[in-house]
Amino acid sequence: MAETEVTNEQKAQQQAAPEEKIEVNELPDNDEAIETKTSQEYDASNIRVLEGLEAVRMRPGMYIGSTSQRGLHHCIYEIVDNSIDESLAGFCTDIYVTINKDNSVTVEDNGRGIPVDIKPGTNKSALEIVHTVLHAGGKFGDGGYKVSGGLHGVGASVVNALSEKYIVEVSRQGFVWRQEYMRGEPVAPVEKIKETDKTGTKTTFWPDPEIFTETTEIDADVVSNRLREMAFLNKGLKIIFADLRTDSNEIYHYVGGIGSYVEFLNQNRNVLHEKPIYIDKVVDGMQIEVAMKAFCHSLTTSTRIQAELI
Ligand code: 0RA
Repeated sequence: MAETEVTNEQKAQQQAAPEEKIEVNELPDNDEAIETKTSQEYDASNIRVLEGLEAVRMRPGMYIGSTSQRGLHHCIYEIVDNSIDESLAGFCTDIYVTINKDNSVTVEDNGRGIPVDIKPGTNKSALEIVHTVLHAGGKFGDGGYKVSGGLHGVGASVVNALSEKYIVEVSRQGFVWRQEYMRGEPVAPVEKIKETDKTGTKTTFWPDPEIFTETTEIDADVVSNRLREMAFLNKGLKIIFADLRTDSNEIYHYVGGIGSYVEFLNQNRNVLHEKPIYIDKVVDGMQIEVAMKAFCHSLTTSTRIQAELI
């Protein structure tokens, strides 16, 4: 009796199966894309985007070096580098980097803001393209940056792909524009949320534990040391670092550039002269910055004089 029931059930399943198959064939192959569709066009290009970002999720190490804590920190540097590029272009003076209580990270700058206009032929905001297309970062603002500390904004889409959630807010053209993503995929098109008279870009991302399987815990000391170095290397730029998990706060701002860095490195050394030798010059359109300071290892072995060159 029971056996007959099972057989009937199986028969019913077999009968239903071909119908089910037809339905599946009619859907795009990437079922994640279906959830975000708002229009035919948005949907179709979104699938292409996911192919690119899926490559990042499949081989994260190729893009950020590793998926260990080092890779996690690398994500922060990628986003910060974009703001540093904006400062190198001469439009940003302050960068706030905050580790939030839940180990998400917020990077905010007072630059021009990532462009939000619709790119002709795509029906998408430049902001969305920067975050969803690999290598799209440097293509905007034609001519781009003459100088760069990073990969011209290439990192935003990679970090987005490796984040379970990512929110970007751009203040530009009198408004705050916002877009949210999950694992690289836009949750909705760019939204105009409120008026503002400021400009800048604010990014918050939650590194994906599916990718960062070792840890999603950020080491504040490692990050803060790196940010301090970035401030030394970018004279005049102010980097404000906060760790809300421990309520700690630091401001890195060095008007002396790498000259200040040499002073910092030598703070506990027996220096042979007070002021570092410092050169900051543009030669054939290339900016050169050199700082040197001699010190000796101990007062008795003054023959072991070393110069530090950065
Ligand atoms: C390209 C063009 C313009 C701004 C940016 C990139 C930009 C990118 C990032 C990434 C983080 N912060 C940023 N700030 C600015 C502006 C072009 C214009 O206004 O003419």
